[in-house]
Amino acid sequence: MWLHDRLEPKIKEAKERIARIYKEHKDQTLGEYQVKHIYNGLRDLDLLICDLSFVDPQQGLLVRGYPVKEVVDFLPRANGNEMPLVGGLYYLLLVGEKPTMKDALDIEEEWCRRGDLPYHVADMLRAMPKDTHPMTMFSQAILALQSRSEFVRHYNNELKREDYWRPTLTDSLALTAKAPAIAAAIYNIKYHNRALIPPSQRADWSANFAYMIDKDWDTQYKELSRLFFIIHADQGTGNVSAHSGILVNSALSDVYFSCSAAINGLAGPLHGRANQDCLAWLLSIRDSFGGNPTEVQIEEFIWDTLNKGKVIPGYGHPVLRNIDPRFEVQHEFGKKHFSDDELFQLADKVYQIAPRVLKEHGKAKNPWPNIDAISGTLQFHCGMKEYDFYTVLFGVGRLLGLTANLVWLRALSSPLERPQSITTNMLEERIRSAT
Ligand code: NMX
Ligand code: MLT
Repeated sequence: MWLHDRLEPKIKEAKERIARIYKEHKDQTLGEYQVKHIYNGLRDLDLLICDLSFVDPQQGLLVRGYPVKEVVDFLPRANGNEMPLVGGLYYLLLVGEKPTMKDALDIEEEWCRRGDLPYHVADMLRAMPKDTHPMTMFSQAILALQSRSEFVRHYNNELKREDYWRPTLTDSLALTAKAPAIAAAIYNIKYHNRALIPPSQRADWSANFAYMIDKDWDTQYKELSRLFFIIHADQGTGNVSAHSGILVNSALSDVYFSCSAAINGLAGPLHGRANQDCLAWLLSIRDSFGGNPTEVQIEEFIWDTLNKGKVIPGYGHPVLRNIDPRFEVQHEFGKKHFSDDELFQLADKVYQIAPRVLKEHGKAKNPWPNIDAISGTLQFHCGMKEYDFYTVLFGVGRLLGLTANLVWLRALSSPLERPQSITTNMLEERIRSAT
């Protein structure tokens, strides 16, 4: 397949580079860790290598070295669309080169051929209790596709280790191709109990999601979807969803097992579910003050949330120490297209006030908004009112980056991840003998 050919020389080069680094520097000390790291979730330790993207504390997300805003600017656009083709982003992540229009369209075509959802997945989703959270449905739907893993089929037939990445790439393409159809099936079944709309052979990947949820008419929603999926795709591999996925994959569990695990991590309120929580929180501010709260009322509400011991959803970050550029591009989109929307104006006012309050509160290391502070507001404006669905949309995007990372991890024969755990007694003993 053409993508295999495109990747092969790059993989060879990367392997030689790693072999050189390992041979010449394997005993070099890079840093130290302290007791605090054990107790703070391994924060600030550079322990993973990911060449697809990086989160700089000040600049935010860089994809293959390019700031995410630049990426949104330079990726190819089809048919005069405002926002780029997601196929171009997947190409950039996977191949590491700026895509041409043809590259982006070729990926879109690969997806188009594989985009149908097997009947058993929809049947399974329909059989789930009505109050099942959409993220549970998403994780289960991915698992329900696992029987189709090309990696497993080839692995069972004596696939060589150096070739693991090949069927992993096929699985990555197959799962990402179906991601819009999975999300649309969840949406149509859970909220509308209606028949599924098969994917269009003409729409691009993001527009196809809009098509399958019966929003083919909604040009603005298609543009928002393109932007949304691109900026949610990757964020290094230390974040909870990607890290869950790569950990599971390190046991040679296939793309489906790995991605289902990642989606389970993304479902947590400190991670992807913050977009759902943020929208619910904004609506509760609005409703508490009968529609259009003043700045004083908003500040009161923020303090009230903090004083109850809760977090302000959409604010703070484990790595970032600045405004998330993924927030900024969405904020710009909202300002350009619907600056008069009441909820957008509320989210904007919160953005003017919350960082100051969080600084005064004095706990959060980063008082600035993250990607989730505004994404739900844009969805809500475009008619996607079912806000417990928003994290599924985050997950659809995240599968692009995660599965591209999995291809590379298998290409580089990344080992089983297995840190050692020690007991508290052992830790105390080590502290005693070190002092
Ligand atoms: N509101 C109130 N308190 C906060 C916030 C916030 N938005 N952010 C951090 N803190 C608190 C945090 O709970 C911790 O308190 P304690 O010492 O009592 O445990 C303290 O500030 C220090 O936390 P940090 O080191 O600044 O943040 P950490 O790296 O532990 O966590 C988040 C990062 C993102 C989990 C945290 O900022 C948070 O809970 N934010 C709100 C939820 C959210 O928006 N999550 C989405 C992140 C992006 N994503 O999509 O995944
Ligand atoms: C993400 O996109 O994964 C979030 O910003 C959380 C993180 O980077 O840890």
